[in-house]
Amino acid sequence: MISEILQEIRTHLFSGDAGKVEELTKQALETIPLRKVLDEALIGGMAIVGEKFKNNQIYIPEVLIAARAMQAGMRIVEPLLVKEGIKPHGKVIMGTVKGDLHDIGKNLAVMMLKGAGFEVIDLGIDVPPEKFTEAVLREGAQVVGMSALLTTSMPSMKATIKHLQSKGLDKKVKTMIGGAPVTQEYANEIGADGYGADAPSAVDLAKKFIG
Ligand code: B1M
Repeated sequence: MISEILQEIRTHLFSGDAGKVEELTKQALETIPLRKVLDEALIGGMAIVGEKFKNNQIYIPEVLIAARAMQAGMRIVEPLLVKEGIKPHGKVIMGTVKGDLHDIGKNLAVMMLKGAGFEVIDLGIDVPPEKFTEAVLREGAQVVGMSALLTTSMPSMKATIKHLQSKGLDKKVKTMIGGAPVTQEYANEIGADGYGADAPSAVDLAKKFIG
């Protein structure tokens, strides 16, 4: 059983009421430990949103408004996390691959990863292989996530994995791919470590990779 105020935060997160999530997060932090507010109300609430989305009980707009509300709570919690030295679960580099400008699904995956407690470096759209590699070296991330919506941009995923291999980074980072035309078979073919059919699966993979 979670406390009443944390349950209330979840309820407002589900309905996308960012103002209420912010107000109640502040209020909860007066009496409840930071980690508990984060894990049970914000990350826990977003995990339920991810499950419902996976089971087709809710759709993209509901996920987007819930993520926005969660971020309102995160803005209160983040500076306190830094102060208390609480580290994120791990670092994930995300981007839509070169030649591709579609970012709705990628952004959804980014929001869910953040909601699950990962630090995400979002490289945006049309990201060439070298930029992914540079980001891995610069950020020391454990996971690289790539999104593609065009059959013509899928080879950029393969090129990115090859580029990471050419720099010896394939032993240091795990790669995951996703996007409407992408499949598990394609992931196997190009040597990606994982395939995510939807945004919550990106979270499951990152958890599996980082442990
Ligand atoms: Co584009 N487009 N588009 N488009 N567009 C598609 C993808 C297309 C299927 C439409 C069609 O022809 N029926 C088609 C691709 C055909 C193909 O290659 N097989 C297409 C085309 C051809 C094009 C252009 C070439 C059109 C033109 O200019 N002639 C052009 C290409 C531009 C470019 O990228 N270089 C183009 C442009 C655009 C817009 C800019 C107008 C716009 C994009 C806006 C934006 O993203 N900011 C757009 C849109 C919106 C679409 C459709 C309508 C919707 C895509 C979408 O956002 N889906 C799409 C047709 C359709 O799907 N009905 C289409 C919702 C999104 C949530 O799904 O991204 O799959 P998705 O994400 C899912 C999962 O795949 C997964 O999680 C999400 C759900 O949980 N996922 C991951 C995604 N990434 C992940 C990463 C992970 C894990 C999971 O881990 C790393």
